[in-house]
Amino acid sequence: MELTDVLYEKVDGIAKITINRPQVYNAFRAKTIEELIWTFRDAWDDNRIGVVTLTGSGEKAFCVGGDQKEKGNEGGYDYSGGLGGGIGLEVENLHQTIRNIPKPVIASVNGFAIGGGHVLHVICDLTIAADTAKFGQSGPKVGSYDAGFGSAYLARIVGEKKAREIWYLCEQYTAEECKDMGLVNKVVPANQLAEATDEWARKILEKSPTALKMLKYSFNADSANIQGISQLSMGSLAMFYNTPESEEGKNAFLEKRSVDFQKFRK
Ligand code: S0N
Repeated sequence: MELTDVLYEKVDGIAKITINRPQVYNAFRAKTIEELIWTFRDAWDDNRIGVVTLTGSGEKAFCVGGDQKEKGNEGGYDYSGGLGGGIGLEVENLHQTIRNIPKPVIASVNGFAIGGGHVLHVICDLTIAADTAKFGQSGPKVGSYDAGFGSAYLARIVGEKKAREIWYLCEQYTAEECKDMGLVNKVVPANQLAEATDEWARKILEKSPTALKMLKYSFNADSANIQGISQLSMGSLAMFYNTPESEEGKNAFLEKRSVDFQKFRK
């Protein structure tokens, strides 16, 4: 596959995946998601690879979710790609791929991890963050949500109350705050992030691959029911995107104005 949105390299048993759309803070479009799925599957298939790392290009952002500038470009309100009948992005497929690849995945969070970008790091096995990174959900501000892994699995990690706060208030949290919540494993100075990520990857590579695979499957089994919730979530999101309420959220962001959801309370 010709990669335009993602950088991909394999170095000494580590598959390194980088979302490469820094001009939009590494927001993803349909093609980005397709490339991410492809690279994760390539790493899955390659027996020389024992661990995968995921990061974003540049110093500003890890990933800030769906590209609002691409949303609705072809007439509908969705992202105009992916499999038919969905939201136009194969996000659910990507989430499953990250969960099911039988190798640990480390999110190396170099900046903003917001919205669907935040969900990506939540789903990764481990998260190492730069001390400058910022985390949060923004769906209710822009007329969107991830009511699957993005909320139900998040609640398993940080607890119900905190997960509800994160989604209902859409605040941003520092890397240290996320470490205190159990949402980030390690915080390092920004200029040491790449090396700290490689160091953990090398430590993982020393371990039994079969033991790691079975541990990952075991951790996954306990939250496997969220897959069903995720399908319901994405199915309902596809319908929600086709409403003026969702459209108002997207337009307010793009027009850099305050959002007006009041009229939808009638
Ligand atoms: C990241 C934020 C907080 C950075 O703020 P800051 O520093 O003030 O910079 P900005 O000037 O706002 O941004 C810099 C440039 O980057 C562009 N940009 C930023 N985010 C996006 C984006 N998502 N899509 C397209 N472009 C983006 C800005 O436009 C700006 O460029 P210029 O100057 O040329 O206009 C701040 O930017 C922010 O809050 N961004 C929006 C984040 C967001 O709302 N993401 C989508 C959130 N969606 C959800 O949460 C839905 C749930 C979900 O997880 C999901 C599930 C399934 C499928 C899709 C999604 C999904 O993510 O949509």
